[in-house]
Amino acid sequence: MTTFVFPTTAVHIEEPVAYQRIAHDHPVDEGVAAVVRAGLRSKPKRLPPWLFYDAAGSRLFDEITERPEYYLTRTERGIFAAHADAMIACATDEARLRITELGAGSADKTRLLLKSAVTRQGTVVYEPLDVSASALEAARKRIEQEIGGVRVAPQVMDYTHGNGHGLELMPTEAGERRLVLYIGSSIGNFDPPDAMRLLRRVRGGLRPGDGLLLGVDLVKDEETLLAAYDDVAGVTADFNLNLLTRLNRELGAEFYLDSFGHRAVWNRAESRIEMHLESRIAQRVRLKSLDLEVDFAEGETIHTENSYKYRHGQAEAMLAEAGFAAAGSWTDERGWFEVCLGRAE
Ligand code: AVI
Repeated sequence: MTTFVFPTTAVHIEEPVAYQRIAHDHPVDEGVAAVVRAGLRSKPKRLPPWLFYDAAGSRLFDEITERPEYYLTRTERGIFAAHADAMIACATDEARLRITELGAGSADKTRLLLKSAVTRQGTVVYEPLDVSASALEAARKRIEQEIGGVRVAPQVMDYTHGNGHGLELMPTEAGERRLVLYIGSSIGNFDPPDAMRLLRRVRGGLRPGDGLLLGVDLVKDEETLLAAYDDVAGVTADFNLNLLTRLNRELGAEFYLDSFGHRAVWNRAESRIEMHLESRIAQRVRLKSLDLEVDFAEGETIHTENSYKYRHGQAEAMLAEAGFAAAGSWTDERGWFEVCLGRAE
């Protein structure tokens, strides 16, 4: 097999030239540089899914959630629409609830829970935690405008990376209980040991009696699962490929997007959907800012994401292992998605 070195100046002039300029104008983010260097040198090649979420990737993810094939968001929203009051009631007795969300607000799903809390107790403090200050500010404006009685107290934090300690949250007041939301199947993007580490970290930041509401996607037929990660309109493909656009822009990389394709795979043994970027040809790609050249064989992939799918009872078992007693569980009519409430013991 001959190696095809993509001719950066001959065929695809405009993009690489623009990327070069931008790459020189902006300092390289060391965190991005380090994971990309390590991931593209490893065998098999892999990149972490957090790289998806630049501004364009975040917009594409929002679009994914509207695709007919991506049942997750709609299904979870339906569960909240039917059971938000019961969830809120189950999360507390007489105490007032303070609601903390990992991530900058899951729009209308979070809104349903906040409304239930306001109905129950008149007002509620809502604390979204996110690495992005701008995402938090947008969430604050949106929520405060839309729902009376909610005071938003955002906290900039990377809750995914810990130092072995519990989450460092604002202290609750006397007579208050905290309910942490980790919804949207976000836990599914962590491999099982990392998922457990994260749940323990959340538990470490809570007091006995506080709660964690966890949304997980459940195993279902392969066709439905695959379609959700390979929609006909190609939005998920664009989302996956946008990662290469990001590397072109931020690291002066010279990925030619047409030479890669989106692949979604159901890995039954690991109970996860995998997303890959597959090289359509044998090629060598330069990443100028990393002073790195990476060879791809035809058909070789970069593994970009895992999305774990759970069986009934599995989320509760994970919660129990992290120190939460099962306090409630809600699902949809088809049994496609599950929201579990764990109470810190
Ligand atoms: C954010 N996360 C829960 C999504 C998922 O379903 O795993 C990310 C995603 N990847 C492709 N489509 C959506």
